[in-house]
Amino acid sequence: MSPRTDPGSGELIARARGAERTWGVCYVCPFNCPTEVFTRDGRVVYVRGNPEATTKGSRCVKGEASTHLASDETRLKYPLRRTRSGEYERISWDAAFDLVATELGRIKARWGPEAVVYLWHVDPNGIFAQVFLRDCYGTPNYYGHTSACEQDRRLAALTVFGHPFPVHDYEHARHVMLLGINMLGANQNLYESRGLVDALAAGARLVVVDPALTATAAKAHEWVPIAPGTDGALLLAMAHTIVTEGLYDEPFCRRWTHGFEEFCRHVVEGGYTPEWAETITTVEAGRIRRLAREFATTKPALMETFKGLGNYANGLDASRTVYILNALTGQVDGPGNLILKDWAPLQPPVRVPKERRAAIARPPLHVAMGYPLAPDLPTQLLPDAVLEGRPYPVTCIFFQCTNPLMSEPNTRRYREMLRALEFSVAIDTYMSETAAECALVLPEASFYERAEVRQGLALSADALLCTPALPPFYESKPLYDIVRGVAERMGFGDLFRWERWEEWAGRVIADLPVSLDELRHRGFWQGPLEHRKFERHPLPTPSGKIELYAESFARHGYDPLPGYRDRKVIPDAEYPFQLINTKLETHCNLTTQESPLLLRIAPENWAELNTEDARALGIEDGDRIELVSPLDRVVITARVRPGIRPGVVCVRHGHGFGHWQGRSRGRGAHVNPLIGTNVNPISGGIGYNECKVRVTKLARAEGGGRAAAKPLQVTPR
Ligand SMILES: Nc1nc2c(c(=O)[nH]1)N[C@H]1C(S)=C(S)[C@@H](COP(=O)(O)OP(=O)(O)OC[C@H]3O[C@@H](n4cnc5c(=O)[nH]c(N)nc54)[C@H](O)[C@@H]3O)O[C@H]1N2
Ligand SMILES: Nc1nc2c(c(=O)[nH]1)N[C@H]1C(S)=C(S)[C@@H](COP(=O)(O)OP(=O)(O)OC[C@H]3O[C@@H](n4cnc5c(=O)[nH]c(N)nc54)[C@H](O)[C@@H]3O)O[C@H]1N2
Ligand code: SF4
Ligand SMILES: [Mo]
Repeated sequence: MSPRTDPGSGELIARARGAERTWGVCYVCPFNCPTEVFTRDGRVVYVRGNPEATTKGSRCVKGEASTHLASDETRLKYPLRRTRSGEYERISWDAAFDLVATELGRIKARWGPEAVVYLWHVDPNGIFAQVFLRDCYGTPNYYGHTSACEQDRRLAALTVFGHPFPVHDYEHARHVMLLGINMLGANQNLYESRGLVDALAAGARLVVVDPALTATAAKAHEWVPIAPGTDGALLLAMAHTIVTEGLYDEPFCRRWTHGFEEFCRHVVEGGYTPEWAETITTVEAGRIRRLAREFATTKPALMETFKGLGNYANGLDASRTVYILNALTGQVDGPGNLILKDWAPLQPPVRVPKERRAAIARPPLHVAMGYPLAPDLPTQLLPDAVLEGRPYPVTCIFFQCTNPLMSEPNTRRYREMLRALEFSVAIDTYMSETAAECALVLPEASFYERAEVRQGLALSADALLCTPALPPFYESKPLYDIVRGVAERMGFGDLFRWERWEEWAGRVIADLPVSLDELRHRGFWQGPLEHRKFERHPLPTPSGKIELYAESFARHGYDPLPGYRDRKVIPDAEYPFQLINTKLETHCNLTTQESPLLLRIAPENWAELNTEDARALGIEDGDRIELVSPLDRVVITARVRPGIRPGVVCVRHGHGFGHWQGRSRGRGAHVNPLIGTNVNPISGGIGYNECKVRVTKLARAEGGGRAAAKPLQVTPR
């Protein structure tokens, strides 16, 4: 792919369309592509990728289809309060701020501030809520939703490198091995996807380990349809080959890693041979040896995972071994490998002086729950705190930009939790299923109507600025104005004071070598790329080196070297299939399931079954089937294909397309009620794929045949 570097074209487009251009960021998925947004007559008329940014102008279909977001008639328009009868009534922002301030005061007096938890997903403006709730109010419980996402991979990266989010120089790799990550289907950093495509075009070899033949596996030279939840064994056996055949980079390992000899002894004495791994993974021992040799002897080679391995309760050690193997071959933070990216020096938008800071009396929930190393809250255990007061009572939750009633497993218990809260606030753009359970629902302005400054995800340090392209529609407000309204009522108005967003944004970028004006006319700042930074500065691990032997694990009584344990839920005679999850190319989690354009392309999700399994069950492509787990049952459409491992049912994650709410009500299937609570004992990450099911074909009267297409409501522009 050739870069699009015609800098004048944005202006030409604006002129030709009679539109105004602003530089923005796409927040449809967490990978936040820099964009140029064109508006005319108070509407977004066109958006394209910022051609100067690392993504080189790339966008995906989900971002392309987001132009309706600001003016959408079906979005949340006003603050809503639930009445005694369970209906929602429109209230003013003043009344909403008063209610939040009163409830926060009441809860603090009765339960202590830590009884308030704030959960968020994509929106980096959450920093305003974090500063207010932690520093002014006194709760340590401000959390993201990483445990519902890539918690194991994140803790693995923190443990081995002291870095939460390595990025990847696919472009320069000559050999790429991907396990449990669908780079070309579940888009991540688009420059990484582009880099992978470019590397393939330049002759790089791609190996994909995945029970399903994903969009990425379909482009690979080799697909390894491994038994679910067994990658840890495959990876240890690859390490065994690399160690016994001396294929590691010894000078690198001795100089820059910690625990090299312990790790080598561990894999040999532990008996993690390819023959041992073959019985677990079903990948032949000879093939494992070859995969190890290819990975260790082709330079540069890169191995990566994302969610797939961590979606099992045994996925942390598997994720850790991925990073250890990259280190053994001596290429970390170099061209064609993982890059331990530098972060831009961004400052908080609000600083609370020491003397006014609230004392934090109790440890944060994840520590009190017994997960001191967890990078984020083990959210599957939040119902224990609300319903049983374990480890201490939680009585109020804020949900911003997240819909855990749909995205967490064990839906029944999550709903029970929501209904037991004394006070709950949803800050969303739509009436999500979670919002519809909350006492107060607040409409946030979309990313077309608000400012944000955030860390970018380029290989070098970078910062992105999202400039509001339009004023907020209806009565929606950006989060910074919502937090300000509450802070004003609780005696902190002087700290959260600004007339224009530029005032707080100026504070955030004070240490960047560019002005706010330069930033808003380019959309991003990017620093120089440096390699092998650990040679100049110690890594933030306990030893200062790349840890093959995890000192932090040893300190907490966990095994410092990665071992292998079976996953928790194994199919049996009654429930013979393993249910696994992957994303839909054309949707992002729940966020896009109000998108009229995307609903037209993909109006429902489905479950994929192997051709032989389907034949034995009398199921044909397009049939309606029932998936039954020990917890619940769900009806979904079957897609029958050879490209999936027998014994596996792979559900394209769709949250049921607004089962209970919204434009897409009743389409597709929400499979999370089938899945139980199975978290990793160290990371607290959620095991979505720890699920066994029975599959049966439905008779026509029970919903057989394809779901009838309903007419689409496209918002007029
Ligand atoms: N189009 C699209 N893009 C997205 C999203 C979306 O919803 N749609 N969501 C965004 C988000 S929030 C995230 S976190 C990322 C997720 O990015 P990915 O982690 O790449 O997404 P998944 O589709 O969950 O990929 C997990 C893969 O693991 C595989 N897998 C399951 N079990 C096993 C196993 O035992 N071993 C191995 N080796 N593989 C296994 C699944 O088949 C699947 O292909 O994508 C982001 N991008
Ligand atoms: N079965 C199964 N479950 C899964 C997964 C899976 O693969 N399979 N994937 C998991 C993963 S990787 C993730 S990341 C989670 C995601 O789960 P969640 O964190 O729940 O995120 P989304 O599903 O994307 O829902 C986002 C919510 O934010 C709202 N929203 C969108 N934009 C804005 C905004 O600008 N401001 C505000 N305030 N709200 C906004 C949307 O309307 C929606 O209600 O789901 C997890 N759940
Ligand atoms: S990958 Fe797609 S949805 Fe995600 S930020 Fe980029 S354009 Fe938006
Ligand atoms: Mo995610």
